[in-house]
Amino acid sequence: MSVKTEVLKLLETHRQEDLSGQQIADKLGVTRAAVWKAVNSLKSEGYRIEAANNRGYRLHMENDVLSAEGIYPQLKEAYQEREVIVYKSVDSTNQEVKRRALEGAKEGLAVLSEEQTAGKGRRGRSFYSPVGTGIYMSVLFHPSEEKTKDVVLITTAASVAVCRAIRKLLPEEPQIKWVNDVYLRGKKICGILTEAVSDFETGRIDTVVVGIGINYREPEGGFPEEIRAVAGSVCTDENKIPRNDLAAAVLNELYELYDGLADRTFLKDYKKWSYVLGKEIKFSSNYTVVEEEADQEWQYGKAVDIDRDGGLVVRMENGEEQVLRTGEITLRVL
Ligand code: BT5
Repeated sequence: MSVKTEVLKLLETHRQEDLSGQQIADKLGVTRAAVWKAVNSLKSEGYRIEAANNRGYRLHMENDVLSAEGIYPQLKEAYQEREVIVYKSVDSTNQEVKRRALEGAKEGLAVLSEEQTAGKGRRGRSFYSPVGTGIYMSVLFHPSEEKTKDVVLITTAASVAVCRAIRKLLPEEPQIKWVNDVYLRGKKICGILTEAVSDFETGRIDTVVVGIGINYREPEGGFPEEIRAVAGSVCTDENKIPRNDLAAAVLNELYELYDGLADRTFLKDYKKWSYVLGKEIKFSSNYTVVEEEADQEWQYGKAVDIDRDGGLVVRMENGEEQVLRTGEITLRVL
């Protein structure tokens, strides 16, 4: 680990304290000059480090640079061995995790980025991922043979993980719009894209990438025109925490939910926080973005339940029930 990384880790784990140059140097077994150089280098990368005379250095409470050093100390002990990588910019964190999976990356790998230049949604749609205002992260899982049958629940579990993390850290009550969107104050603050890769020989799913995109704060100048009506963000001026804290909380929740996927107890929270259950809805499995909303082939019904595999049970106008399963379905609450 470089001196810079070590210094950042120390500052992250001592957020409320001042650490003198000498204290840091002693802890790391390096010279004060090396500490000074590392601090300057971190500052030039955007870290807000306060350096008061005679008191030493501390990370400003509003420091908000995503970093592995800021996330690691907050991961539960059981997950400390997992690899966390943070990029300044990447095409798509899902793509990066898939590339690393091909090179043999281990279960639990999390890739985050300050920005995505080609953030993906479902069915070729894009996910707006500007620099510095969101948390774009993807996590790698290698389901065991036994787990394969439950893996269909991973997107459902991921949306519960995001809601639990936000509810723990902030006085906010996000809701889940089946199947993969998290809503707050009536706007979409998070989208989830799960991609699975199966082994060609066995046909078994051996790699799953869960991509989570959270709008943390509103981008300067607001969201682009095309998504202004739907997109919202987690933070308000009163509610601010470093993004590393939320990223770590989401990871802890997601890892834990994945471990216990088979017991399905999280479906209780999923139902409780559903934005859709009990409401009249319309849905389309042939939705095309190019056509007008009114010209889509909509079907109408009422969302009445979530089944044990995360499917949405809809009572149709003729009284029959239909279960919507695939993430390919576009749904509107009426
Ligand atoms: C999603 O797709 O919402 C899944 C988004 C997953 C993004 C994460 S970020 C980390 C990882 N790496 C990736 O490349 N992707 C994942 P979908 O349900 O298809 O919604 C896409 C639609 O949401 C777009 O067509 C827009 O209408 C809208 N949208 C785009 N960007 C948005 C944003 N930042 N916030 C809210 N809505 C957005």
